[in-house]
Amino acid sequence: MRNKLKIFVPALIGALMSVGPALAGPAGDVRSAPWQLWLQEPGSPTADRIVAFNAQLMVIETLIVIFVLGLMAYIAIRFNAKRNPVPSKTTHNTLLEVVWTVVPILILVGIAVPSLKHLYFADRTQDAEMTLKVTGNQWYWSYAYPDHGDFAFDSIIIPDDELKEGQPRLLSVDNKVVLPVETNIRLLFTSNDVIHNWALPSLSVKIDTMPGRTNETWTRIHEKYVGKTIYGMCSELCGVNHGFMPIAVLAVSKEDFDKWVKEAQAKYASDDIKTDDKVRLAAAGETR
Ligand SMILES: [Cu+2]
Repeated sequence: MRNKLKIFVPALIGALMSVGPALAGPAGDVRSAPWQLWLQEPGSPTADRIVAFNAQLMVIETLIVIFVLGLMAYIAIRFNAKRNPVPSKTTHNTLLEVVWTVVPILILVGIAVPSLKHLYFADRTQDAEMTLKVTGNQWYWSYAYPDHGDFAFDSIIIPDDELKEGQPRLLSVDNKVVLPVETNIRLLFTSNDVIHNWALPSLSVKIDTMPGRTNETWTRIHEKYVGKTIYGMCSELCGVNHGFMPIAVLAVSKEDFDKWVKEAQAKYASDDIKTDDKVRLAAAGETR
């Protein structure tokens, strides 16, 4: 038993200490490691804020838990039937009731104010340098680059029996989304059939793609992710193959992105896929 504990305890502490190994997996993939705790390392300004805010909330929550637990322990020990045979008949205490109503309200307001600030920060960017349009389909993603000649392509999962060395199972796709780092990217979302959800944990992007509607958010991938593939999944139950429509974003330098755009324009040149300009402009709050 002792020996088992000797192994188990350090292993547990080790697991708890290794929280947030963001660059898990081979070849610098950005995805969760097996048994990972905590969040993935933040890869965008929005994610920076959310991860930091989450840490602040943990402190507040921990203090509240310790306080309530301490209070309950004190009551259980000090006022049990043995130590306190004649209980008090008090039923009201106005001051106490006001305090235990007002203090939680103040705590919640203190949490809500920064929370709303982060929500608005993540909502949209005023100075987008480019746009990526994401369309959900049963069961794959389509991507369009309206600012780069409006080419578009589909991104489909690689089945298990076609995986090559180093390609993670259930996450690899045939055509990755390529995005430049340190660039304000407007992200527009819609769907061709049912509601899907484009979720990339390390960028803190998680947004529904709705048929007949365009949702918007933005991102700016940190420089350190150059050359890395950031993985995510559809996160809205969308049908039988919901678990088989992963998202893979390859982050590249701006120069490499320009090179890729030229290749992609030729590779994906097609007349039958065109971004609906009106939808895009309306969503971006532009008029022309
Ligand atoms: Cu889906």
